[in-house]
Amino acid sequence: MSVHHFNADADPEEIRRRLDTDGCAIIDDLANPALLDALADQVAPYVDGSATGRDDYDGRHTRRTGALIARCPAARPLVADPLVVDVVGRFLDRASTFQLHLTQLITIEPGETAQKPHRDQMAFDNFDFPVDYHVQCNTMWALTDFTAENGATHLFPGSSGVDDETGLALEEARAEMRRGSVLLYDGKVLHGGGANTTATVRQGVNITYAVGWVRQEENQYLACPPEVARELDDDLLRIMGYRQGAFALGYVGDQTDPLAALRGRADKVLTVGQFAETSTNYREFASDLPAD
Ligand SMILES: O=C(O)CCC(=O)C(=O)O
Ligand SMILES: [Fe+2]
Repeated sequence: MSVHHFNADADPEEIRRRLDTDGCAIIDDLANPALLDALADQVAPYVDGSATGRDDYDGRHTRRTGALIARCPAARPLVADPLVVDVVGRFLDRASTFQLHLTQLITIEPGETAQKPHRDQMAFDNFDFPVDYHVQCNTMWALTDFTAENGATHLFPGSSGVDDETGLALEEARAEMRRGSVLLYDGKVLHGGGANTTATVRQGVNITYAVGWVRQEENQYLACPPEVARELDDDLLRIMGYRQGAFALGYVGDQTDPLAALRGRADKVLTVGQFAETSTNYREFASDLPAD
């Protein structure tokens, strides 16, 4: 079994369907090469300063470099990539909103061994999410080529809906892809970083998204301080969490919308009508309510 590859002009609904069945998919050559060059330059000083992992899971030869929105302006268009955001919104459509979960450059250095296969949703305190409820949708943008030798991510396509993998003959695949391609994978699919047997690093920009009602893995309000956040576009800020998650999560003070608060205004949070437009579930709930 292999990871299905799409072209950069693929239909987002087809990509979403592939995520539903396989739990993973690759979009080839989506990133602008000049943007990646800029990102590589901007992140380089921080990579040397990021410690290697403390255990085999974190990776003793792996460096994880976060706060990419604040540190690397070139990471911002990746976070807000229109095709990715479209697919993520479709994939997480059981929730009324989604938000950025983390930004992390993962540098796998020569000599690293393979990471234990895991499901990323374990980060939510090992909560037993229903098989058909997706709490997160992840991306891994290839900043270097991803090869079987340098540590391309291992994945077990189709493992997302499987509660107990013991006794199942799951077939392993590798996310081999060119620089600029992006792997999408859900929070339930078994996967892990690969061993790097080459003499050069493997670098992937891990940008993940979660439904709007959970805590973010990387705290976006501190990782990107308000003085930097104020310079960013509203659309990017909403993705980062400057909007209400679900019905009443994340307001400021007197029910002020978080984006308004950042901009120094006091607008109230979204009304039922505005909220309903963004939410399948809420629309059903709100149909019993009087119009506002
Ligand atoms: O680096 C990779 O390819 C995957 C890393 C990973 O799955 C993780 O750290 O959760
Ligand atoms: Fe992972």
